[in-house]
Amino acid sequence: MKDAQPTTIYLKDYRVPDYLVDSTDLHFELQPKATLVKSRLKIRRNPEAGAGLPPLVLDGVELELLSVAIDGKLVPASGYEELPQGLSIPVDAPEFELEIHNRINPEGNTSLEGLYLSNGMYCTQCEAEGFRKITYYPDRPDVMSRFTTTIVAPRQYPVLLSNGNEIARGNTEDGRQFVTWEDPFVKPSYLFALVAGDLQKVEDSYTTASGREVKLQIFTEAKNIGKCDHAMRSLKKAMRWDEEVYGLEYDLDIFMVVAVDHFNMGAMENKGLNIFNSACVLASPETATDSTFQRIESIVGHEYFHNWSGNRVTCRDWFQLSLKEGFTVFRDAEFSADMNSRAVKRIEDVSLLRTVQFAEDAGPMAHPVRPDSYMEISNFYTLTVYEKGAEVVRMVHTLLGGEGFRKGSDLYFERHDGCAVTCEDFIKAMEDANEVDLAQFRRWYSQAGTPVLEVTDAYDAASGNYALTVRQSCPATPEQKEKLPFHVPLALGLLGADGRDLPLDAAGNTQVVLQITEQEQTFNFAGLTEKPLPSLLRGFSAPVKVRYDYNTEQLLFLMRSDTDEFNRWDASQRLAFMALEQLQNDFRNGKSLQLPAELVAAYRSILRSQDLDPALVAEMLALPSEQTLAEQSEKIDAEAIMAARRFARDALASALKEDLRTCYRRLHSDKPYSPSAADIAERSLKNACLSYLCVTEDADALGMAREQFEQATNMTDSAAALGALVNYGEAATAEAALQSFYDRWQQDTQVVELWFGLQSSSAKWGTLDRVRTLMQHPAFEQKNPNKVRAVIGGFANRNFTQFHSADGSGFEFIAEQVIALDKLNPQIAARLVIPITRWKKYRGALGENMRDTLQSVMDSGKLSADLFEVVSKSLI
Ligand code: B3K
Ligand code: ZN
Repeated sequence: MKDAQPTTIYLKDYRVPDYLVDSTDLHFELQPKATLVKSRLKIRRNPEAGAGLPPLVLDGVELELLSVAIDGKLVPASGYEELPQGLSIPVDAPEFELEIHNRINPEGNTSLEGLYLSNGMYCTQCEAEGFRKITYYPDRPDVMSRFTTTIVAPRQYPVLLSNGNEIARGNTEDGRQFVTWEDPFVKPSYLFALVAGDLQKVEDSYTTASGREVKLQIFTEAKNIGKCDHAMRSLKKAMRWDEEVYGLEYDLDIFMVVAVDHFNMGAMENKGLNIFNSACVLASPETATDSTFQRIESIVGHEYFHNWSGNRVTCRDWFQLSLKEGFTVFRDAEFSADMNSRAVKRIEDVSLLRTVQFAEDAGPMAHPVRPDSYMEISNFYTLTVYEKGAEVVRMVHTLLGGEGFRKGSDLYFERHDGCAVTCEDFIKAMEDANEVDLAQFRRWYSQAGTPVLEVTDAYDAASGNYALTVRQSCPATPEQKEKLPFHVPLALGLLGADGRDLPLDAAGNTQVVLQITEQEQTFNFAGLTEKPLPSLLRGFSAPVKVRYDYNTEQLLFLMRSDTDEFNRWDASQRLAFMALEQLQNDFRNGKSLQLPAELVAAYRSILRSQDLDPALVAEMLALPSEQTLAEQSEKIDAEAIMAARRFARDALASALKEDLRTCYRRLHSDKPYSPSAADIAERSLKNACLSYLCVTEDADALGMAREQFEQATNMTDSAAALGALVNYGEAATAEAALQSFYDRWQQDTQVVELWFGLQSSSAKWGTLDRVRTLMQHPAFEQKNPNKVRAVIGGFANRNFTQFHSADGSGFEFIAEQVIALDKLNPQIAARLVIPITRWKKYRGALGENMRDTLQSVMDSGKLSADLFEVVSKSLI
């Protein structure tokens, strides 16, 4: 296990490093069980760290130490101390060269951190603290060094890659080959990468705005070579976009991307050598859905954008993770919004934030965007750091405007290029470039929890004054009981009775951004001839919950008339939420369930509207997910949520049958596949209609699904039809469809993952027995995170019904899997346990059951630091 006694690390204890590493020269001799690593480091006392020469302490985990030499002289074992997690070496000169030889076992590395093997290919993952599993090193982001890397490998690994530019290659006397890479930019160890394998590549080039030619290469196994085009196109778009929007160019002569099958997350931004989970880079129309195409575009963009926001300017310590992640998510979201439908991208991001991040903010692991402490940093790659962090950057953008934000980002990159800095430095650059004071705004970095804005209003017909009062509060979180007021930019419009935006100032602006800074504030709008209806938090201008007592009529009005497309969607969600809440109450009270006629009428008119983006229509037609309803409940009543949502879904489907059919037929086409925003939008609405049509198990509708399944020429249509058959079709039909799908695609890893996920997340199909059967399937692999996420994660996170089975069997299953996985891959285990950590939010026996199951994980024996942190904090 990685950490014997997990200890807590605090931001307040940060100290600059004692020693700096000017250059890092690495030499690898690759062998599956015994790779030899030789490291030569030019080390220098850090002048900022004070006087004296303390021992040099290096991080090192699961390494076999072979030798230590200083300035060419071998140090005897008595001349250094091996620590449980590293090495301590006495120092007698302020500058010296340290040479360490050690051995590692890539084949035995199932944690997928450090150097490991994936399908016979060597690859690395060093962020956050994986480099210490490769060699002894000051493995912290504020130690930045110039790296040179030589890889020696047998000929069966013809492709040998590392960061930077290739400077030498050749053969060794014993018939192996070597390649040497040199990275001219200083970087922390977490950005180091190495890849070796029998890989094919697609190649392209890009000419930067200043006229430099950059070679672009995507590497993958030969069988996937036809699935790289979309990623390549996305990369070139991202490179252009960063030049146009941020004035940032790529800086090396070559940019490489490698696809690997075993990967703990989506991708990694190693300098010049991005490593991607195959699922986040490989796509073809026949094998990938529209959402995969869009995900690839956004992740390729995200990793590329890190070249500046993360690599050229990096984090001082891991508490500052959101400095690079929040900013880069904001950058990739804007990139995707520019490439596709802005409103739909915003809706998708906000849905995720509201469902998963809000739940995190309300749960036992709640932490600020810049956490104050952690046991295991891997547990803090969270929606709070990423998505809420991006919202914080977006608010800065809203407060400063596009031009002001650009001035701030220019100053930030210029001031800190080549440095490891803090969130404070980011905000300071924004302030300095714009001469503004963001003192109170900084609380977004230090206070956890989701703020709530209670909005009330009053209109005085006699004076024409409209007063809007906003009260803010923020619930207590585990380590912060009291919160100070946040600085919230509240974008707002006022609608007149005719549905038009009213002018809000002399200049005729119809939208203002109110600066909420106090606990309670009133804003007055003069000269109004009628009581307006407020459209609040347009575009979701802050990551908060807004409470305003809208009635059904007002929400219907906003759905029809709001000029802010995001708020039109939001009104549809509020309306659905109100209805679903009523249904839950009625269910609990044994009353018969009924869907309000207005809701049905509203959905009908959305479905009939021809002027809205079809993707937006699809989003507006979708009822809030069970997970969203759970997050919004004071106490989760899983049974009532399932009953209410199912009833509403079925009732809508029956009432709208003819409209759904018409819409489906209108959009069904056999034009060739393109992942363009317009075509994706049409497919999303068409398939939303198909799914609704099938929920009532109507034979005609299922016939349409079968036809679509048989005739589809792209995976979006094929998977949607298969989903409809599996979820609503007869068992025999579903079984046959699943089998024929598998027979056709069994050689394609990404499609098989989709096939697994479709079953494990199905309320009807994904019973616990079936999930266990899937785990016995030859294509399932416990050591492959994608398979684990598809089968076990699909069950725990996307199969609300089966996971919440009243007998607690779903929870027990997760506990059992988590305990087993912890021995192989602690990061994955610590993620998978999360669904059973929210027991406090559940009503009655289900919550107690969940708690007991969580306790059983704690009592199961020695846990990794990763799992220990999540479980112990959740049991408090
Ligand atoms: N920076 C990596 C995430 C690394 C996660 C380490 N546990 C990918 C990204 O956010 O771009
Ligand atoms: Zn990132």
